[in-house]
Amino acid sequence: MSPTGVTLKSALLCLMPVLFTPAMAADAPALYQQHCAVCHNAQRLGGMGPALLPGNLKRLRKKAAVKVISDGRVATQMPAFAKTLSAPEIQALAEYIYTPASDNIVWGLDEINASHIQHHLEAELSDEPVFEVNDLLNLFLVVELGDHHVTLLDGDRLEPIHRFKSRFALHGGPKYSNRGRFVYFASRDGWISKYDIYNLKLIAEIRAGINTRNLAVSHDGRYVMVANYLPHSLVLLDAVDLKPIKLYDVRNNAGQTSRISAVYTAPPRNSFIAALKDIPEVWQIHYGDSPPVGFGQWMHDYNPESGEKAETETFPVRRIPVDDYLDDFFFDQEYVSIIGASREGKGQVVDLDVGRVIVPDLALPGMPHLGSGITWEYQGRTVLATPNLRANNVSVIDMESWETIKHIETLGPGFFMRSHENTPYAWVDVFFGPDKDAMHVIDKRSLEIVKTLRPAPGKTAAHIEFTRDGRYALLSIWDPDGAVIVYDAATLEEVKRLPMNKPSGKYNVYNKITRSAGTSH
Ligand code: DHE
Repeated sequence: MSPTGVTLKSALLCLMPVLFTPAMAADAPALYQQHCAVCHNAQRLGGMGPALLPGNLKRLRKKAAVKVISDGRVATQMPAFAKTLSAPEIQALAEYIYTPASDNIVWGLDEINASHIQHHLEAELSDEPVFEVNDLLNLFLVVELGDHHVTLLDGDRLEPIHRFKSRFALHGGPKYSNRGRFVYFASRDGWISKYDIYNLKLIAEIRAGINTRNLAVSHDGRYVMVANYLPHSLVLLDAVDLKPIKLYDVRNNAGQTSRISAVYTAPPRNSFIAALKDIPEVWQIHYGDSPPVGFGQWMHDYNPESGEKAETETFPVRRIPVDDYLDDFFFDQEYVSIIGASREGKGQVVDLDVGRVIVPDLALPGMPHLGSGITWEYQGRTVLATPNLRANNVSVIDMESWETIKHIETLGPGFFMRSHENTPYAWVDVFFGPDKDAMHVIDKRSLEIVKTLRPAPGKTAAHIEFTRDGRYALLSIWDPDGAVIVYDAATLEEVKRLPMNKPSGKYNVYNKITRSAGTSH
């Protein structure tokens, strides 16, 4: 078996005859190439959309797949095909994606190593920026999805400094090194890029997976961890040159493998925390130099074929059982609890000190986008607020009693929520539905919407990021003919517009590296 556990299974499945059904009378492979390949990859390995292979569709029944192809998928870029394709064609496509891939998919350490590109050596580049700004910590990166570029913005002058090409379909927040000179990007098809902001140069790139979820950078700046959907692996990279250090073939004791929902860094724990999508477990991977507390209970390096412990005990894993799969999660500011939810909307709180679920039934019915969760102080207690992808509201939860204090009604489901320590307001978009051009501003003191902005009627207004001091809020107009709009965060008046090509996320260096309570981590 390959280190990723994919090869043998794919090879065996390839030998099995594919059952012929009436729906397959439609030329499913041709339909696939015509309608699906652009987002899901010609070999179904995933790109902008996820991989469409049997191993990746374990949690999606065929009936549900037909519905997704017909109606589209909430909270994703997946369009509805009911008006473009006939019912038998949709059925044929649904059958087709459950057939094994014709190619053997192997993406182990050999393939990862072979993909490595060293563009520049960090040690040969200057530690001084090649541009002039007042405050290097008030820089922003803006991901422009329209033509796969990234813009570097000066957060003081609120003007672009530089624009560079990215890999196809970046997704998730880019992560800065601890002092903000370097940034790491992940693309949906597995490319990890390290960029030197001071020198405006790419340092290195590597393809860590075929279909990647996201990446995390250790708080000491030494390691990068990549979470994959395909293969079912976590890949630890050296943060200096992106060379792989270790590959985790993610599986439970019974040998069942799992996609990774997401990985984040928990600085006080010297650990990466990863949620698994097909196994009800959370993994904590220790990267500190001294052994973690309670080291004896940790799973050491092991041989995936025999299950035996290997000799080395670097980067050990602690496996924490949870009540249900976690599709998304979020930390409290102290990194004691993780608040997770499944796509079905079941919320759980996991205590990382004791290593178990302490609240099994958190009320999060609207499919929260917990990656966007933020916290603030409200009437002497800390609250967590998250938009919901399936409900027209923002949930506000007391983080001591874990009770919902309020559902703030919105004009539609929201994707991203943001605030800053220096502003009384939290901003949340209305990403879906007829009011996708609206942006709500919530007063954190009253939990009421105090203003609804519509900066570009008819165009999606989404994702906010603040300047380092919280004085300005930057909003994306999510359109090829789009813009980043700068608002005065106190008066809520527009200050200026910077034209951009479908800008999605914006990331302020200071807010990210200080892990502001108002932003995603
Ligand atoms: Fe994202 C962040 C998951 C669809 C744009 N999204 C994240 C993160 C996760 C996630 C786990 C946190 C990663 C990190 O920062 O390290 N996203 C998911 C999904 O499960 C979902 C719903 C389905 C999917 O296709 O994977 C999904 N996301 C989308 C989109 O369709 C968006 C709008 C467009 C796109 O780029 O594909 C989108 N996601 C984003 C952005 C962030 C993000 C801009 C970073 C937000 C931030 O401020 O940190």
